Amino acid sequence: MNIDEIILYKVQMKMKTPFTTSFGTEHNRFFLLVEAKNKEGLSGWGECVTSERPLYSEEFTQSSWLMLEKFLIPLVLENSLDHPDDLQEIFDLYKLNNMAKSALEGAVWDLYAKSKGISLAKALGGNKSTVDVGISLGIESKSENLLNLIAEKKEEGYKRIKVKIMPGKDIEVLSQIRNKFPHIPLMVDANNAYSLEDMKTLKEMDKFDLMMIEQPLTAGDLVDHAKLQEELETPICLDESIHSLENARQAIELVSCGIINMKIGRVGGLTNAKKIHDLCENENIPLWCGGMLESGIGRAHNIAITSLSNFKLPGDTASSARYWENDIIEPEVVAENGRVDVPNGPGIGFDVNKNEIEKHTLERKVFKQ
Ligand code: OSB
Ligand code: MG
Repeated sequence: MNIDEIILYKVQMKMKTPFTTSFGTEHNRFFLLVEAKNKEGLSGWGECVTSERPLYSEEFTQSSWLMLEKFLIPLVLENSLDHPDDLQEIFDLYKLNNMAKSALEGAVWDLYAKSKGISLAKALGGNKSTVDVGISLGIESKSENLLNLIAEKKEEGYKRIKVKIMPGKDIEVLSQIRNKFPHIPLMVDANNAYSLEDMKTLKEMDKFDLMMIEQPLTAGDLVDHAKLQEELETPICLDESIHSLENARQAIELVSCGIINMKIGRVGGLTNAKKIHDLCENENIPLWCGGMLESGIGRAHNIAITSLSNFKLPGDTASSARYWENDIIEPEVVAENGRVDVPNGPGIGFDVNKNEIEKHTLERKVFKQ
């Protein structure tokens, strides 16, 4: 494949409503877009899902900008590629920085699919025409607000509700939710907020008939998650703990979880996501695709990977309107009855609205072959 030019965009988009997790509140998305162009004038797009501060992982938007500018983009322009899968080997020179790698790799995957005239979903081996989606709801200071939001999202047809929890915002909130909504498909996400010392609270969660408990303990701690899983009936789902195929294999071997949340950025891109997908399919570990408050470009990549067969549970890829007044893709992502269509058009299958991107762009840098 030929890659003639790469453009990096630093973008800020205001969220309609703030989103609170156990590690903090986001009011704005401050992130990067990558555009990879070929000689024929086709453009592939990728999104770097970092946020302003390194709260979710060690990466943050400015660190990814540097990583891409100084190391990753020059590497791609220096090397010739036959296929986007070749990138991982080239990227291996530099440690971690998975979200930065994934943003660039995503742009190259989109360009590759467009140059072949096929959808990104098809290029990845996906075979679904629609994918199931749920919605992720942040921590609310008043549980009445959360109960109202759940009622609204249930009405909109989302196939499962995920609520963020943290110590002190858990058992009581869950009791209120289950009193009002005894049967909704419900799960929780703790974003590392507990330790094995909270065993009593965590065990108490078994009584709420949760689909899963996402990332209760520290990010890297597969051993303690295995100890916890032994005590719980509810499956543990790992998010922050899984950065690589090796992490996934070890988590499965240790029985640290029963489910994995796949985030393309967290695992370093689509090629790694596919490998983890295939491993999990063989090992009977169902997947779903997590969200990182993405713009439409990131959402489009999530939809494409979710079209693979082992994405058996509803993902976080809700409608664009969940966070954005105006998304940067056309048409916007729309979830109807908890389903999103997988586009058939070439590449990500959505048009990128450059005028809209322009409005939010703080800085832009062009890299030529
Ligand atoms: O842990 O899944 C998470 C958002 C930012 C950082 C981490 C997480 C999340 C979400 C949001 O849960 C999901 C979404 O994009 O709607
Ligand atoms: Mg999570």
